[in-house]
Amino acid sequence: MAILIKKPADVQPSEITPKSVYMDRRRFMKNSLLTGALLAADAMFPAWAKRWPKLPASPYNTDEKLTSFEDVTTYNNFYEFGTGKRDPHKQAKDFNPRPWSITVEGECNKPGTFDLDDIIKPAQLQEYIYRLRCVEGWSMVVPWVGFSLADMLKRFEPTGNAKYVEFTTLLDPSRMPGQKRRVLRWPYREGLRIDEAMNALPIMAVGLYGEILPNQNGAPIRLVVPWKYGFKSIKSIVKIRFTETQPVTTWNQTAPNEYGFYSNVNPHVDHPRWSQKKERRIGEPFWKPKRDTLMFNGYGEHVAHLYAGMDLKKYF
Ligand SMILES: Nc1nc2c(c(=O)[nH]1)N[C@H]1C(S)=C(S)[C@@H](COP(=O)(O)O)O[C@H]1N2
Ligand SMILES: [Mo]
Repeated sequence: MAILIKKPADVQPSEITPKSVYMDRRRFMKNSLLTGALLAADAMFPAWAKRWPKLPASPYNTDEKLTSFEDVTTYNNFYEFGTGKRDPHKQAKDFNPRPWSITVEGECNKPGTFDLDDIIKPAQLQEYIYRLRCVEGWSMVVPWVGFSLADMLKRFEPTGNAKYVEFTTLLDPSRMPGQKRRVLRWPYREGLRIDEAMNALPIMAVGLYGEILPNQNGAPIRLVVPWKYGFKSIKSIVKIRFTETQPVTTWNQTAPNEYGFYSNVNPHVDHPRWSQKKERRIGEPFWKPKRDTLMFNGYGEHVAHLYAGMDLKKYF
């Protein structure tokens, strides 16, 4: 067997890592004190280990008490794996989320189909401790592992006609048994206005509690939009489409008088069948009083300007 050994000077970085990854990493290394951890992230990537390495913290993190790993991973909404809160962690056990590719299309200059490993840039991963507030009245505080949605979308170079972004979940009833029942019109779809999507808060999550994202929480990649009701945070995404017109979204299509396109957390706009003024933090004892729902789930200073001049009772 002939072994060809190149002198280090002959080896171009482009032979080792795709150029974009290399450039990103170099840029980041210049300003980061966390180089060690990030190189570790790169080294393990894309060999899917069970845990992500220790990551830098997002500047937007809440310091509230975390909801337990147990509660975050056993009390879920994921209709592709059953309509009960205790269904997904059981029914999604055998779901294999790899390999995984995401198709990007519509109003952008760089559409294409990308492997998950090309979508995730390890140097951009952070830990985001965000509240998730379900429209049903419960909330959680979750330490997500993820990266900025805006940073990812910019790479596809949306055109001036891209006014909205649409996200679509995998459609495969053989792997997602809940799709054999017509409880929703599959595949699950969600959307954001482009300025909402380009805000600094929304993330693509690929993990939680330092672990690779559990299947029941939307493996391998899901959206987290912390100022909107939980159903906007679509799971197991396979398609991203830039559009000029407002996309059709699953819950709005199912019950338009109950679930608006915007769905910002808002204590002043009740769901037609129940109040949104209070919320129950999962894991707290039953005798503890419910908490007040916060406008925009407490993220108003970062997002209220997006809705200046809009009647949020009309655009709920
Ligand atoms: N594809 C898909 N995404 C989904 C859902 C779903 O049923 N299917 N449920 C939504 C709802 S209603 C909520 S509250 C959150 C729950 O996320 P969690 O299970 O990670 O807490 O996921 C959202 N994303
Ligand atoms: Mo929800």
